[in-house]
Amino acid sequence: MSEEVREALASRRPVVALESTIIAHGLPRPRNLQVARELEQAVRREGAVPATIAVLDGRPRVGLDEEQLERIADADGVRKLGHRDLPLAVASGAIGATTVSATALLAARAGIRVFATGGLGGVHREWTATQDESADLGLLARTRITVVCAGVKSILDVPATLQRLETLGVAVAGYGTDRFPGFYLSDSGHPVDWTLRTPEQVAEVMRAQDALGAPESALVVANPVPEEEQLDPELHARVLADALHACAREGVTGQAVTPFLLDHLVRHTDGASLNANLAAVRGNVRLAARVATAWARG
Ligand code: PSU
Ligand code: MN
Repeated sequence: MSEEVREALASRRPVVALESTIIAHGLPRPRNLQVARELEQAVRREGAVPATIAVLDGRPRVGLDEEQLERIADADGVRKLGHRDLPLAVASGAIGATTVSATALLAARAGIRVFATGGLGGVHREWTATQDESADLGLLARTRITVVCAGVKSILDVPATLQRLETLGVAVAGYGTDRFPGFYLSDSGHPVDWTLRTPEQVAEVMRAQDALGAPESALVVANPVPEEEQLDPELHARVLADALHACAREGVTGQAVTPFLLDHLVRHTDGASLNANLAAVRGNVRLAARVATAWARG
């Protein structure tokens, strides 16, 4: 842990964990480094301490300094690390960016309760054939953390992902909405059963989780991108269909699928998908900082 994060946790000040895969593999360079800094600043502006998480030279790091953040954004050969990759990365001295699953695991170990990201991983389309379901879901079923996200990307099978979260026993609530957000879109077209409206309410749910005890599962707070900043739904539908075709045509599989689709969307929407993506992440980071503040007050 960085000194700053350690001290903040020890004095019960609000801390927000941030993942690094979005920086290393989810955003184009050099914008990614700028965004990484900007997200940390947004957490600070809300009075909380950011803890970006990554693995550097085989050491899991919770809270990066400027130089470490730069390495994650710029270095060649930064691996994408799900939670199962952590011991392999540690033992081999690798540099890697952590996905939601690896970030949630390390954050929880460090004693951080609130985590902001863009979108969760989920169940991919054609999952019956490929068995491609992100390890994010299984990890969230056994980790006590609150993840603020903008739902899951429309590149996934959204209803199947919601069903898996239900089956796995992961609590899901819309923030200020009864619709599950669609990452680039404010509404994925699918409902959520619960709606929370204030950071204090989210913190109340977290306290209730602890009071109720096991199983130690997560709380997903699904925070929609504001409608005025979403991607035009028609453009979205068109480009997404294209991207899925390209992915199948080029035989992209496994860990490479998500970065491939994201990159395709950025290039074929003239950056509009990137703007929606950034608006969603910024909103999540701000909300997470407020939730962490309400949580620390309790
Ligand atoms: N959503 C985004 N950008 C991303 C990802 C998700 O908006 O970069 C990353 C997250 O780190 C997530 C991971 O945990 O993709 C899921 O990857 P996979 O499908 O390989 O589990
Ligand atoms: Mn996958």
